[in-house]
Amino acid sequence: MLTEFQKQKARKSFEVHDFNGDGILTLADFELIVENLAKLGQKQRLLEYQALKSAYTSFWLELQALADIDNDGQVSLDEWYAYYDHHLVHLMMDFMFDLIDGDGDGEITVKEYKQFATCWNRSETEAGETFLKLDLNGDGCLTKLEILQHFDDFCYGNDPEVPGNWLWGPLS
Ligand SMILES: [Ca+2]
Ligand SMILES: [Ca+2]
Ligand SMILES: [Ca+2]
Ligand SMILES: [Ca+2]
Repeated sequence: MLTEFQKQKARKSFEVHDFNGDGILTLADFELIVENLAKLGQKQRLLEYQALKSAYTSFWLELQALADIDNDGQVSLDEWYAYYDHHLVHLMMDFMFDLIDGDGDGEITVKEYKQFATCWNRSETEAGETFLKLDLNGDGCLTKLEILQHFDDFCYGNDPEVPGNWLWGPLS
């Protein structure tokens, strides 16, 4: 069972993925995110547009296989809560990290983070502030280990003060 605070955070990450804001997760949300990433020139980078698209599509298919309990092609908020477990979290973590790390060197710089965040309708200023919180050792980049810590704190922590609560931007 998720606590109220965990639920609040789970809802936040749901809303981040519900790109068109219709209250459910479908393939359409992931297609919109891909379009946004492509517009910002990410398609010239490590992942070509088609590869990006197929990465998002397979992420969606895995998510759907895990969470779409009634098999209607949509993941509702209740389904999201029900399947908010380690498997889902690590699936997201791996997927997100590789996408944000545009040059594939295993570290996320503030530039990479900002570029990614703005694709998700977040402001550059907020992304900059969030990055500073997430960069635990202050060396100017986020490693997979740091991100994993934040993912765990975000999903399972009950401490309102840990930086990981900022994983998807400010909780509101
Ligand atoms: Ca949606
Ligand atoms: Ca469903
Ligand atoms: Ca990088
Ligand atoms: Ca760091």
